Amino acid sequence: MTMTKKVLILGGDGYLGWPTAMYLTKLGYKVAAVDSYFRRWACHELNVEPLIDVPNMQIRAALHKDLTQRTIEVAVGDITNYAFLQKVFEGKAFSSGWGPEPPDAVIHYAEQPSAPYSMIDREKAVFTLTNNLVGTANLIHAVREYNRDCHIVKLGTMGVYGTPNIDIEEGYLDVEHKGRRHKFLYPKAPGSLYHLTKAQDGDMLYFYVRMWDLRVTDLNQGPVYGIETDDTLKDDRLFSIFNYDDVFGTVLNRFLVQAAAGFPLTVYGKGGQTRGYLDIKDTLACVELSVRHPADRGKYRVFNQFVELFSVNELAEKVVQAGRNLGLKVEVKSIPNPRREAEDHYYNPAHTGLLDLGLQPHCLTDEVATQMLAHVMKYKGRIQRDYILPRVSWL
Ligand code: USQ
Repeated sequence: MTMTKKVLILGGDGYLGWPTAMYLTKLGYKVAAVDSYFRRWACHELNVEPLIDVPNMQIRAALHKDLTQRTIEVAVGDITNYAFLQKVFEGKAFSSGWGPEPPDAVIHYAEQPSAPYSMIDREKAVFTLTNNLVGTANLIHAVREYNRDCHIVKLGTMGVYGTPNIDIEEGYLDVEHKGRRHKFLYPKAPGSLYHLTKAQDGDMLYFYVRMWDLRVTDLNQGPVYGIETDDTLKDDRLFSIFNYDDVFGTVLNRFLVQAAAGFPLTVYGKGGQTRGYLDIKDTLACVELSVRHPADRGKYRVFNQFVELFSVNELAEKVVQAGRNLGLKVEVKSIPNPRREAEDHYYNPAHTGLLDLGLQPHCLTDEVATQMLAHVMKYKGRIQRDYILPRVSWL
């Protein structure tokens, strides 16, 4: 790592984007965060406000600077607007301290990240397609226009693979057919329109890597949990945007809030749905490892980014135990599954790439689950019980 490396974070206001910005400045990177505030206005529109109020990026960047003396450059705008993205790459969207040189790496979180949101109606489906695919296409073109050497680190999802009845490999599959062999991208079978756009943006990146010799890392991440990272400095205003509603909340974060509110944990269907989970702290480490070790030119590199496999029932059991540790009686209730997904299936994905780069995983121990629940309990008075039950059906 060179201490002056410039990293642009698209989606810098989000659950992962903001903590990534703080983390990378601490490691000596020069960081700029860009966001359209999609998540904020979607939460207002759907009336599903996050658990903790966090101020806008400019206020958070100023506060972070006061506490750490480190700068996060900030710009508010939409990367589906290419003229705006050009300003970002030319440095004109930021203060003069950022300079006119294009970034060395871009971390692309600027996609609509919710499966339920993408399944609400036609309008939200088209928004998800446009936002996720046009945004990615613009980014690719900006890299071609300003710095073909720039490393694109795109947040993908384990959900692109679906739940096939064979082992999931890390991005590619060797196929032998009629006596000949070829390496293909691993077959994709996404389970929501959102997940489909992540399969499509991956295909688009793979295409342009072959056309223009770009450097790309696709991080196929599982569901993330956690509130706090080492950089939140115990100031609530620096926390991530933490949702627990049926649209933007991920399952373990939802269960923690449900436990704190005395609401029975909402296991969808049989609860055998198994996914690869990770602590938000590991997301930051994985992204930094990817930036520190860029993909080669002309390489579409794929990592499966998760730490441990759990079924929904196993997660619920962990939260019940965490509740017990804090003297709470947590109930679990299976409710009809609003999604179309396998509830009892084989799941064995490979995930060695990031470990080989040096990832030191955080595991979901009893202590970690209990600490997270204790943290959420502090905001118990803010929990809106009517955000909890699922309202979006896949049918
Ligand atoms: N689930 C429940 N109860 C709930 C919420 C969810 O049983 O109250 C189940 C879901 O049906 C699913 C599993 O838990 O089987 C995971 O659901 P989730 O909402 O935590 O995750 P998902 O919708 O798949 O999406 C999240 C992120 C997305 C990311 C993805 C990784 O929102 O951005 O790409 O996790 S993955 O799941 O590997 O595709």
